[in-house]
Amino acid sequence: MFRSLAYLVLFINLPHAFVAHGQLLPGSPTTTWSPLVVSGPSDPFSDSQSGRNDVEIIGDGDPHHAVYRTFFEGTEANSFLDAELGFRFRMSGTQGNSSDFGGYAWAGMDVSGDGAMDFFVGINGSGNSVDVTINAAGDGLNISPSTTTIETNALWSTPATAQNYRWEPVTPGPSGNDPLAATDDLDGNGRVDHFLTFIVPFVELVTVVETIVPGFGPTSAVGFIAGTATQGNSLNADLNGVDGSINSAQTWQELGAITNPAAIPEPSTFAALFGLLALGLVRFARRRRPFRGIGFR
Ligand SMILES: [Ca+2]
Ligand SMILES: [Ca+2]
Ligand SMILES: [Ca+2]
Repeated sequence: MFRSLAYLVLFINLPHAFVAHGQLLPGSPTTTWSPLVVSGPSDPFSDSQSGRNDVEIIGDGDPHHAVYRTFFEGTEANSFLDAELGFRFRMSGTQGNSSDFGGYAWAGMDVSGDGAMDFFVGINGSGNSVDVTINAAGDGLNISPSTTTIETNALWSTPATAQNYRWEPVTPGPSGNDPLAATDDLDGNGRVDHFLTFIVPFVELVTVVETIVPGFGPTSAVGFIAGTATQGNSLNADLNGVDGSINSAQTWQELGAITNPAAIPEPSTFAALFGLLALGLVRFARRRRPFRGIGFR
């Protein structure tokens, strides 16, 4: 019985183990990602200023989170040379007759703990090519939607590829990219919802952040916001966890739009808990009766 239970717990935990020990995959199921939790609503439907489906962030809480993130610590112990940071947005659907993503999506980062945005990691699909970029926040206060801008010249950018970008329809169900979801049209607008996923090399982020936070690394505290745009220098479409309010003078904290400052990896409590539980059960079961045939050794 204990062996069966140990196998069951290991099986449940496998998706997390897969992500923890391999490069991030932009098409991996949402169960291997962590929701970007803010104190506001997940994100209302139809509150994007632009009216475009592809920049309309939608979510109604677990299991249909609006924005996710994930972190791969890399294969080089403690050096993080090949570590990666990824973000995933749930959007309302495609826009018009285009099947492509045609806007901007950004994860804003407060790396100095003052509630002001310092850098943005994002995807630019507005032109003929799609680029993954890291940009600095503008010269303003950057503490609220009305004071936040984004420098249009990227500090770092790379063309989107199948390894760092994906725009694809949500497929609910056990074999889909959203295993726990029951619908592919959460907002009921007749357009299949899409996941927008992008991944940046962590070392590139470290390089730019270290210009203002020396020694920045995976254990450094970061507060995140997320939003979309139809232009490159501001979040003019939809703010994650906020109903409308794209011109609000309320701070990101007052709006409940920023995550509590925390270390970037933030492994899900579920994964950590079940990983430890699985280890304990395996050890307990092995003590009672050694495993045969399968190599948990
Ligand atoms: Ca929305
Ligand atoms: Ca939809
Ligand atoms: Ca919103």
